Amino acid sequence: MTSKTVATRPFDGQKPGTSGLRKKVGVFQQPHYLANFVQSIFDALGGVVGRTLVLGGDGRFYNREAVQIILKMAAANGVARVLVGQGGVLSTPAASCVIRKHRASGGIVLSASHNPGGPDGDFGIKYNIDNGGPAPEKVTEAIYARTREITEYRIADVPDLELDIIGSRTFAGMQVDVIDPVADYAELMQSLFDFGAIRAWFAAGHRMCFDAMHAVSGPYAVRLLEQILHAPRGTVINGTPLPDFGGGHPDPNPAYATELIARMQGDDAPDLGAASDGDADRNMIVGRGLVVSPSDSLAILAANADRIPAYAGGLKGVARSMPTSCAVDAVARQLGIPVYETPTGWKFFGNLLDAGRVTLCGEESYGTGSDHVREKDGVWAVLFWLNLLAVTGKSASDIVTEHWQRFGRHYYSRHDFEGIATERADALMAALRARLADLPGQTLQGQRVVHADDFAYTDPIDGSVSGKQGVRVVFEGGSRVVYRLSGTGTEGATLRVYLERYEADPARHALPTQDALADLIAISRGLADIAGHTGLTEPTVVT
Ligand code: VG1
Ligand code: CO
Repeated sequence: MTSKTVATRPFDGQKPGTSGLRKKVGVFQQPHYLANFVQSIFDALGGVVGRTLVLGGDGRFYNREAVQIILKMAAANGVARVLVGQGGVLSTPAASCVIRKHRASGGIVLSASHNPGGPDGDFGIKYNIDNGGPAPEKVTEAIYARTREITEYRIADVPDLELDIIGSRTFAGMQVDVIDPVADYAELMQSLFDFGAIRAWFAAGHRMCFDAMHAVSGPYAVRLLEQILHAPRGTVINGTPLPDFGGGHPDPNPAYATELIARMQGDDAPDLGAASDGDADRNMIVGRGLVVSPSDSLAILAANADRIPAYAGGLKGVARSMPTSCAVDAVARQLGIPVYETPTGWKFFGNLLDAGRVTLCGEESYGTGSDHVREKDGVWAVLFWLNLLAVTGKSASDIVTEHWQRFGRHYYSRHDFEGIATERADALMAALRARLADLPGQTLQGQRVVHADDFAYTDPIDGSVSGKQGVRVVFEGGSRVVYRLSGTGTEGATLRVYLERYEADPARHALPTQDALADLIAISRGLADIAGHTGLTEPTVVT
């Protein structure tokens, strides 16, 4: 094998965020930029000689080039075997599934998830460990530390590998298995859900619409829904992955999945609507004329898990990220199981899942998952809902309203203020933090603050501590306002403001969400002086 050692110098800012390193495509296209980061991963692992790795991405612009670079570097660094998705494609949950099933020592996932793609869009890379989940902070910190001192990387000096033909081959002395990106994942899904019941549901004339948003969930949804479950052709829309996602924003929320939302209005709307993001780990669930809040979806899955084959034995516990609403807490109380509150980002669920403390987990950002893999999983969540509709015979709307009657409703919304200058966003957070000690006991627009802090998390399994995970202000009655800065953006800062209010009375469960939260919204703006710090009087995205 011919391989070479290339001299390089560190790049600034190769610090992984909430979910890996995300930058503009142009940043990744700079000579050595990607290679530096990949070598830093390998070095931080103490070398990768003899290891098996999984490799794939969401197919966005630069995915193919990046896969070739990483394969050549893996070979030069002594990796024994790489399993790579055909065409360099693997959804994030499928990558997790493949790592686990084939007992790989880890994997590299190429995605900037819900961020737009294309030559002017975003690209991203992250490392997943042998449990199939995102590397924990101690690993990402070691990778970052390595990026700051790197002086050289190793890369095989060979032509590109043929990525489009499935099969095993030798590449620069390393075994590469080009695999069907869907097969292992589809097999896992069939082991979890009642496919017979879902098939019968479709056969009885029920309909769904799955919007793949021109992203990587397309092939997974087509195989599972249309080919295996025999849903009518056309059930999956925008199902062909495109390197620029068709110019869209592959984020499954009402603001961006507009085609799906339009189809779910009116009498001839399908029974269920769903959408997924760039790398297929997110999901939005839509009933007829009703968008299910992701926090509610998590709670509903938990409350009904015993109807699903994989979870019929009961849940060990549940976990949610701190800003996610407390709807699932209400379910856990009734089930008598523990609920864990973690910082934002899937990496914090891994230890809990590995230790068997939790079975289901989720985030308010359209992320839900279980112990079947170690990533959130969009198509899995859709199948869970389909299974539920099939065995209960109910509509999604009925399931949601009945859930609220039983547990009360946690009105919930997230207001994002995007494109803020970083210094201004930092100043806003610093000013908020400075007020925390004085807030308890104060009354803001008629609501008394009972607790205010900057969320810190101690992992119950390994004792690691993560501080500064978001400012939360809790009011009498459990209403909450949470503030944090996004860790996935590539331009300026995004302030996320999370709003939650509990309503026990079923007579008040049908209010428009923004109306139900109006008081809290006003408090959130004033308390942080959002307009003063950012110049923005209204959020840029509301979910
Ligand atoms: C966002 C979400 C977070 C999610 C993360 C990765 O992070 O808020 O809940 O885990 O994206 O999701 P942030 O730091 O921007 O708030 V994905 O689908 O982009 O991997
Ligand atoms: Co994603």
